[in-house]
Amino acid sequence: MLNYVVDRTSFLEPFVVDVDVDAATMPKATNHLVRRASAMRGHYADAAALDELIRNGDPLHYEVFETPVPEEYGHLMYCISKLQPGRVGNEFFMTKGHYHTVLETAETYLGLQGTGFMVMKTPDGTFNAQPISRGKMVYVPPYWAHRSVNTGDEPLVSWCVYPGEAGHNYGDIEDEGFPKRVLLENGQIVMR
Ligand code: S6P
Ligand code: ZN
Repeated sequence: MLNYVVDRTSFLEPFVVDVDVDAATMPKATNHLVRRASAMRGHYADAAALDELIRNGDPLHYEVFETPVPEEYGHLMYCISKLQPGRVGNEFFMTKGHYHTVLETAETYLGLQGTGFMVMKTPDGTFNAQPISRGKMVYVPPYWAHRSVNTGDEPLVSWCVYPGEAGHNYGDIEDEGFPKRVLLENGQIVMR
């Protein structure tokens, strides 16, 4: 018989969670994070265009639905992330982006609806961007800061899974910035 000792990681009973994939919600989510345009100050190149958006109703930018588990080694956090379409000036709507506090932790993002990119950066400045849409899963390896960008005209919805102990570090990537922005120029999606 396998012996186990519950010490580093909390013991939970198995459970099931309802996920409304079409509506992009977890109906019984206990955490519902909402970020409006006003939460995005400092993130877009065109600060005046963002101010204008905030004055004109401060629209919803993105939501995250979670039913959290212990934020501990061994557990897996999971969520639905729903990013609205739109632009600030010529820059597509995006999430703030973050490193994981425990830098050596990965994350998967399975695209459920919409189209866009996962934009990523390592602490030494290496840049990468991968397309995301329904049926594409982006693997964000350990060490990479990550941000979703919606380049379509419907919400970009993804299902994310990451280690319980990962945590969010917003400060460092906010100071560094991502090396490239995702822009609409002459009807084309460009990164620069
Ligand atoms: C968590 C995971 C997502 C993001 C969400 C919002 O590790 O990457 O749940 O939190 O997409 O983005 P952000 O950058 O505002 O946390
Ligand atoms: Zn993350």
